[in-house]
Amino acid sequence: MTTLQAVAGEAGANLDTDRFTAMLDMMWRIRAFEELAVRSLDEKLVLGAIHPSIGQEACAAGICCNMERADLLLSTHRGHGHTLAKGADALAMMRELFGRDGGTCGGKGGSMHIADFDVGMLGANGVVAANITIAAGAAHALKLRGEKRVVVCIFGDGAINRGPFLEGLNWAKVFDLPVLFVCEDNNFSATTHTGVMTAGPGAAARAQSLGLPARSVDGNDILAVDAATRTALAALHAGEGPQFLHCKTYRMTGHTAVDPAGYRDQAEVESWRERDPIARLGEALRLAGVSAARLEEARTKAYAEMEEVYATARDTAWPDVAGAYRDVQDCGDPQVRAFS
Ligand SMILES: Cc1ncc(C[n+]2csc(CCOP(=O)(O)OP(=O)(O)O)c2C)c(N)n1
Repeated sequence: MTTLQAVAGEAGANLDTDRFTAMLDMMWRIRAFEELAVRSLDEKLVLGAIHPSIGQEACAAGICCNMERADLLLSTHRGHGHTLAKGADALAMMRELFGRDGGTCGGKGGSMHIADFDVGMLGANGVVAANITIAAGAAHALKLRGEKRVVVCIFGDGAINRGPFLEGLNWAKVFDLPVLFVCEDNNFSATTHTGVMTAGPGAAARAQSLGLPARSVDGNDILAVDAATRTALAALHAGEGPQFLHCKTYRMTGHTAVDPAGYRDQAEVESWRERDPIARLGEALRLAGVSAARLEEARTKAYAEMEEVYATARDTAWPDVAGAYRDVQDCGDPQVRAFS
């Protein structure tokens, strides 16, 4: 048995192959989108930072593909995958990265601040942990309005060491709000192993100490992420209050696309490469009888789509200068003058 077969697990006969082949399609789309986003830096199409989530695609697809379009999502600076899996348009996202007309936020937000209210994506957020209290607020609004929708808030392992983690989880529990908090634990906070700066037994234990039911799963196993997400979302819909999910995964790139990540132990990197979430799902589907041709199609279609998205976004016009102050927080005349 190969390592890949071993980590692909016992999925076999009971696997819903249609459902998970669709998830494989999504994971390849995320990877292709991000590889091209990284490439765009060489062409100077993106002038700021890109934070790739390559290696973490099982979390994005396993969580967000289970959400309804009307459900609300909050993400982080590493949020392309979450946003795509929530149903956002890849071309509008790439245009946003490139600062072009037709970007999800009119080209003003960029990679770290993509929002698309049409698909319930309330926003990525470049401020670590800031989305946690916003998610609690959004869930509180849904509860006050008596709506059936739920909120999912995804953040990194570094975020659990910031104050909003306590504030947001506490508020959500006190008011029994319909929000699933997800710690997408990729081992690192920028260039530091999160473990060396985290006291106690970690994310799930902290959530449990506040009374939130918490589950920990292998975040590179989409079957496990999917099952845990469905359980948590069902609990939200049953009115059982906030839920917590801890997904253990690994960031296969540096913190940003230009970070060579020389601080990482190569043996550790290799051990995670063998657990690549896309290869694992592909292997599980192969063992369950999905054809090699269909598995290959998932990859080739994704890259073809994203190459076209990339070229179209690159050839898209810049936004109209007259709209520079449209849709941004009103800072009033004095400040505008100060910058002119
Ligand atoms: C409040 C705040 N402090 C510091 C930073 C700088 N910073 C950007 S990303 C990052 C690491 C975040 O780690 P984690 O939450 O685990 O997310 P990951 O990058 O691993 O996805 C830091 C410290 C920031 N953006 N916001």
